Amino acid sequence: MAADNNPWWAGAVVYQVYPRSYADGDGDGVGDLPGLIGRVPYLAALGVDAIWLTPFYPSPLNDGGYDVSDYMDVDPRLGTLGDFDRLIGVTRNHGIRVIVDLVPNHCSWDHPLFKKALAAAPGSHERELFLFRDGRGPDGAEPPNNWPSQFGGPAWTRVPDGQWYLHLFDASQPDWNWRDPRVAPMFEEILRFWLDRGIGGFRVDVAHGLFKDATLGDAADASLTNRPSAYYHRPEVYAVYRDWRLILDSYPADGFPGSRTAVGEVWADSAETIAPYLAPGGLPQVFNFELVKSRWSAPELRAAIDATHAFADGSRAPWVLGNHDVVRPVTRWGKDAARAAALLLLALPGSAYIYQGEELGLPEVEDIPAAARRDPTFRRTGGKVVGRDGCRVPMPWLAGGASFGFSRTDLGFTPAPPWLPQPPGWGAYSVAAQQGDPDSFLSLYRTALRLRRDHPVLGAGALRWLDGPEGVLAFVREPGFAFAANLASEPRPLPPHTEVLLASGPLVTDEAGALALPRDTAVWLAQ
Ligand code: TEU
Repeated sequence: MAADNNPWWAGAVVYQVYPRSYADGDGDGVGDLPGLIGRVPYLAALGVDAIWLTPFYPSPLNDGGYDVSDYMDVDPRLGTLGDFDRLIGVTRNHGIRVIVDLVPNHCSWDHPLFKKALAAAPGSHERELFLFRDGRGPDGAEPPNNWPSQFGGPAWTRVPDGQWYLHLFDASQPDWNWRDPRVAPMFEEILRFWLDRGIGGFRVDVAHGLFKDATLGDAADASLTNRPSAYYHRPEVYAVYRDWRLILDSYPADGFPGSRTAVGEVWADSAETIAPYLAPGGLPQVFNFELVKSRWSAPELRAAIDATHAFADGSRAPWVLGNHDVVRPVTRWGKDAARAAALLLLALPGSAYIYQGEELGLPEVEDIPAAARRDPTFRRTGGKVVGRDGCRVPMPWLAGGASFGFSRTDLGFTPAPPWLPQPPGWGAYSVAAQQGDPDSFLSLYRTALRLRRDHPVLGAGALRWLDGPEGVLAFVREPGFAFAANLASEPRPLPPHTEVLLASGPLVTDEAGALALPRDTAVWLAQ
């Protein structure tokens, strides 16, 4: 499909795997790479073009692996580099690419360079790799500035000799000092390490971080913000991505340049804040979180979709309904709405990301006992922010049995319980329970992905809004395709069509006997 000027990622459907919660191949209750390899045929049958793996690197797991202690290895609990290479081989055989997570804003306090910095004296070369400062107030007992941690509390932690170090996230995640000349080359080496192993690209964690205001002075606003600030969206960061782009484009796999992507996780307040990341020669892609932020309302969703047209189409800013950081769409919007949203996601022009379990309609697990919670936000806010564990509960593969098939059971011993508890009834959402049922979430995703591949317009045509009745979100993609969703409470007529290709739920007939869209239902139409 990919033409010279249209790399594979421009229209790709990418499936996000949270490896610890996907499939456990050795019975220790933690998902791993061998487990994932065993599920590649499932992903191929689902019909995705690529997978994005959240961190699988050695880590003390204070933030689900986003606290990396070695950027160029696999956590022994998840497998080996040999397993990673095997994953690349097996996915390639199915035409699936692998995108890996890169965490350049911070590492783990277990990283050898941070351990060295802690052992070294204030002002040392070793400490310069991070952001160590003296505190304020009498005896320096106050943090050096007013910056908040994203996970609650101050962004600074004091070490025994009295200095403080900066961490925009958990205390176990010290921020790198990107103004030190040793940091950029280190990350370029990491980039090449994984590119050389045949990956399709990177997802860049907190891509709006990295550089902080050089004076480390107080922020104008001490509350959490995604606006340009003393610590986010500093203009120095764009040069880093220009350098990375040159490296990505120097890997001309598949016979054309631009085949390796980097998709930035950029949380921002506006299109203007995001646009510079996508300037020529910058990041190939940044996530489009507008659908995550939007309520289930036709005018709001239309505005959310239009918001990105100001700076990028969906190929540069892939669409997302959910990920490992946000409440599951089924719980945010309701089950029927989440099914309709899936058809919206996959009908929009450009690339789309699906978070594992979305295809099963998994809800947020809201009643995880406090003692079982793992997200550092829960601890750092004293439980006020419940955190993100509820969307990270291990996948149900089978309708019953130990951990609903998450862990292999043919190992001759009883597998350990999953690292996060699965609720009773989880098996009803399992792949096994859904795959034979034409009305299941899984069947809806499979059919939509197949149609998306087969229907030429879904790969090309631009979006043109249809002004439908109140509560209807509808657009055409010329020639021959239309999408419509009804978010109003009363049934609404379908736009002109020759055939209903797919519906997210049963349609009804109006008084005149014509097909109509009930509430929270979407259709794909041939025109
Ligand atoms: O998330 C970055 C980030 O800013 C999130 O905290 C986000 O604001 C929040 O989750 C929205 O609900 C990335 C990763 O996706 C996340 O899992 C990590 O915890 C974080 O970076 C630190 O590495």
